[in-house]
Amino acid sequence: MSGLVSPAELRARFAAALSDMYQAEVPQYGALLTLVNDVNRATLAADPKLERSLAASGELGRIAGERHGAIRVGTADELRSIARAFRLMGMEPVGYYDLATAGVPVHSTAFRPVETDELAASPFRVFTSLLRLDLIDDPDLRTEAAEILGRRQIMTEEALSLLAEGEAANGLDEQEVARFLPALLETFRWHQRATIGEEIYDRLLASHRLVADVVSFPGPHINHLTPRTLDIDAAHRRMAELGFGPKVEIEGPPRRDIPILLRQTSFKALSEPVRFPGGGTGSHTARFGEIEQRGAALTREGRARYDRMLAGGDAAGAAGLPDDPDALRREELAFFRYRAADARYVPGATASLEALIMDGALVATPITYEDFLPVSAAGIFRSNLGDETRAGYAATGSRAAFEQALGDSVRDEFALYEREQAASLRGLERAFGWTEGSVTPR
Ligand code: OOG
Ligand code: NI
Repeated sequence: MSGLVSPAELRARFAAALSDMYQAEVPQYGALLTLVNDVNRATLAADPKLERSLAASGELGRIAGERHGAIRVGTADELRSIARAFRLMGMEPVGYYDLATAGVPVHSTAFRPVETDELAASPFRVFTSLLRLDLIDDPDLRTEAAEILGRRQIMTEEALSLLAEGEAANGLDEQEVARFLPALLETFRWHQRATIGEEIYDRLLASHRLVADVVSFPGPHINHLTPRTLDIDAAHRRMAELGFGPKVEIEGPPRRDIPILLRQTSFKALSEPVRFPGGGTGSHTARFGEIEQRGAALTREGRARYDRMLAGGDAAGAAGLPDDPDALRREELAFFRYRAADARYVPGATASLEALIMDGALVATPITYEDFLPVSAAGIFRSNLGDETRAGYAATGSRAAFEQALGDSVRDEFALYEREQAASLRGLERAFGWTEGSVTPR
C-alpha cells in the first residue's frame, strides 16, 4: 500500500464535495437532483431489463452521482493551473470545441478520465472553456479585461502547494487530501463579490454576458453540474410541471430505441445578487442546473452523417442513422465493445465476427459517448445568456491556439473509442487463443 489516494477516489470525492457545495449555493439544483432520482427510480421500476443491464455493468449504484460540471477561465495561466489539478484527479483534456461560430466567445475542452475502468470508477468530467479576449471588439476594454484577469490568482496558496507536492510524489495521502479538496473547492466557489466596479462590469456585460461572467469575479465559479437521467423526456416534462423553468427543447438527437451521443436539458440560470467594491449592488445571471442522457459513441462516419443532417436543417439530426444496433455496427456508424456470451465457447477458426454474433457466441454492446456536442453546448450557453441572440463571430477558434494556451495537446475522442473497441477484440483473441487479428470488425 502506497498510502496515496487513487486519482479515481480523489475525483469521486471532489465531485461529491462540489455537489454538496453547489446544492448549498443553488438550492434549485438540489431540487433538480431529487427530481432526477425520482424519475430514475420510476424508470427502473418500469423497466426491469434496464435495471438488470445496469446492474450487470456495475452502474446501478453510481447513477445518482454527477456526470459533469463546467467552468470558464480567463487566461492561459488559469487553464494550465486548473489542468494540473484535474490531472492529479486522473482527468485529461479530450476534444476541442469552438463555440465562437455559435456566437459564444470561448473555446473549450473536456477534462475527463479516459480509461474505461476509470470512467466506471468515477465518470466526473469538467467542460472547461477559455475566454477569447481577442473577440472583444473595443481595444480599450480588451486591455482592461486582460489587466483585471492578470491580477487574479484563481488557486489558493494551499491548493497550489499541495498540487506541487502531489505532482512530485505522484499523488496525495489521506491527510493531504483532507487539506487539498477544501482548498481546491475555493476555486469553484461562487463569490458574491465582484472584483471590479459597476461601470466596468456593465461595459463587459455589453460586450458579451459571458465576458462579464469570466472577468468580474475572483475565480471561475462552477456554473452548473449535471446528473445522469435514465429518461430525459420524462425528467424534462417533470421539470416543466414543477416550475423549474427548463429551456424549451432538449438538446441533441431525438429519442430513439438505440440512443446515440448526448441529450441534455437545463433550467435557466438564476439571477443572483452581486456586491461591487464601492458598496453598490447588482445581480448576475450565470448559474444553472442541467441533466444528461448518453447513448452510443458514433464513428467518424456516423458523426459526419449526424453533423450533415444537422447542417441540412434536420434539427433532430439522426434521420439517416439506422435505429438498429446491427445496422449501426455493420455499417460502422457506432463503436461497440465485444464480449463472449459464454466463456467456454470455442469458435471455429474461420468464424467471422458477424457469424459469431449471429450465433449468439459474441455480444456487441454500444460504447457510451463520453464527450460533448458543440451545437448542444452552444444551445446550453445561449439559454443561460438571457437568450440574447448573436451571430457567430467571424474569427473562428483554432485547436492549435487552444493547445498552445493549455501547453498540451487535447486527446482525440474518436481514437479513444476506437482503442476501446479494438481492446475488446484483442481481449477475445487472447481469451480464446485466436491468432492476432483473426477477429476483425469487417
Ligand atoms: C458550458 C456549456 C457546455 C454542456 O453540457 O454542453 C456544457 C458552460 O455554460 O460553461 O456544459
Ligand atoms: Ni453541461
